[in-house]
Amino acid sequence: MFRLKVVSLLIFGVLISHVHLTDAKIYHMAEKGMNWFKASEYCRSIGMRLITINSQEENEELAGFVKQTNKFEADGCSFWLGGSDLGEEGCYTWSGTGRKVTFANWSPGEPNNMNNAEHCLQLVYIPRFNQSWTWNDIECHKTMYFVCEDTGCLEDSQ
Ligand SMILES: [Ca+2]
Ligand SMILES: [Ca+2]
Repeated sequence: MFRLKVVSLLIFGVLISHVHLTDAKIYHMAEKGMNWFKASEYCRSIGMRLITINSQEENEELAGFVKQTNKFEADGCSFWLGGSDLGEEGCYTWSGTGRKVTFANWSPGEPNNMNNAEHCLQLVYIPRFNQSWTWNDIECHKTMYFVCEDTGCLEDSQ
């Protein structure tokens, strides 16, 4: 009986550490491209949210995920990020959490709010322009592929 308890505790310990280790996000690549608003709605409709990025590690993690999907194009591709400055020009927030964008990985010269019309964030991979998973502000009504994320029950809404 005692041995069984020890084994149970060990298994429980392994499970707990496993949960901790996999506290990483769950990603979902949508099959269809949509504008930024529809993309955000779509993610919510499946219980997820349009992607948020709070560190270089998360930026790389997302890039790693995208590369494994059929939406990745080696000569160039881009995807919506969940951030925008729709609420206040120049002040970027994540639509999924309402929090300010604190970490950013801008492409050179971005964000430039071109024609005063660029308010949604885009993740860009264009190797020939040296843009390797960097960010750009772009018009929200463009159609683009996107990734939804789920942060799991242990997450504190980062
Ligand atoms: Ca803007
Ligand atoms: Ca721009």
